[in-house]
Amino acid sequence: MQKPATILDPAGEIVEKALVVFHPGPGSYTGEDVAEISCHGNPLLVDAVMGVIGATGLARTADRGEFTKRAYLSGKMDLAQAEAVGALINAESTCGIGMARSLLAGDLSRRITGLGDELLGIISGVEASFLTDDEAYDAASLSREVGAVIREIDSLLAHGDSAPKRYSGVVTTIAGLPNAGKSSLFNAILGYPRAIVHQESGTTRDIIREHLVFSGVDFLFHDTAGIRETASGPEQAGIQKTMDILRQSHLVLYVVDACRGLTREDEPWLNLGDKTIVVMNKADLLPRPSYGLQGEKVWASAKYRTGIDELMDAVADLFPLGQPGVFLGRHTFLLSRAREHLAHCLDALDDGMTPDVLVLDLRTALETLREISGDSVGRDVLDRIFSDFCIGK
Ligand SMILES: Nc1nc2c(ncn2[C@@H]2O[C@H](COP(=O)(O)OP(=O)(O)O)[C@@H](O)[C@H]2O)c(=O)[nH]1
Ligand SMILES: [Mg+2]
Repeated sequence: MQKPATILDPAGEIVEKALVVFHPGPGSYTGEDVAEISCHGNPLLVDAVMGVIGATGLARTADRGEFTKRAYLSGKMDLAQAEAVGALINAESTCGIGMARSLLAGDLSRRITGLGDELLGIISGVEASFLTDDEAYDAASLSREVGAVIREIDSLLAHGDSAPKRYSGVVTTIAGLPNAGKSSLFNAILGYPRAIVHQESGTTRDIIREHLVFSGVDFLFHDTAGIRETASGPEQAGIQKTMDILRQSHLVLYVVDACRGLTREDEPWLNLGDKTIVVMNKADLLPRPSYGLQGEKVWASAKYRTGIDELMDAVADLFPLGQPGVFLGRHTFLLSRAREHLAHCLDALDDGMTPDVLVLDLRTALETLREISGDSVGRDVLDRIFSDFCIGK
């Protein structure tokens, strides 16, 4: 059992009794010798302990992300894994935590290293042909090999659009004209009466937000005020909030009273989010009710909870769980750039360019890929990445 250490100030007064653990390098997080002090959480005590340490003149406070940056610089992890630490800390969804963990475990790094090795093999083959003269490269097999690397990159980028949303949670907004049944649908999806439902128009004014994990993906559902152009006062303020959240939405469930059908009044509000599903609600009131996906629309009754499972299946289809996918912008950007250089190499091959020209594209593609794991990145890039971290990580 570890005994608490007594921390004294320069005058010999007791400042705090704390648990101090020594992590010797190179086995520690940063690879260097590290001492970890666990004291009571009162910020005044923490300041006092920090004051004693600072007074020695031997220490300073760490910069944002400095521990992880040092771990990266001493080769304990590559840059993509270091970014995963930040992604893990900032994840707000269960799915996001899983994605960050996979990145931290090196799943992406391994695939990138594999791609780099393949490219290096291709480059050496082409270089050998113009260095030794006796070994001409085979254009058909070069094109096949480069094509295979491009396909592998495409598979990594396949979920490039939905992966960042799965990481942060899919912002989903229920919108529509007053009284269409938005709050009823919100409650039916959540499975309990969260929002007030009333036959009077203009009942919902503030946005109500609830988190729901469905089919392994986190959705952030928002119930909103009904939209109409003639509103005034608090109702108008509610509509403004609706407009703001609509524009940030990854998915909009646009609710329509099926008895009225889609009218010209609805048109300006459709397609404001990235994706829209039109929900024809109150289908129970139709002379011949039918439910589920028909064409582009889902028919449902929020009041009697029919057609809701079919609606949620349609929602899940738009954001498949799939592979973890590349979810950080820097990785998507670098993969796309590497792909461009490889596509350019294939064009140059078709145009009968000489091997030295082809090698230029291949090398640039390789260097671009290596930036993901942090080989050959500049100080500015490192500073930008670690400045997103909090102090102490
Ligand atoms: N018959 C029927 N009535 C519904 C349905 N959904 C909502 N309503 C009724 O429509 C009225 C308005 O519902 P509400 O959810 O408050 O609509 P909102 O203004 O769009 O949020 C209420 O009286 C609800 O009971 C439905 O699927 N069928
Ligand atoms: Mg409502």
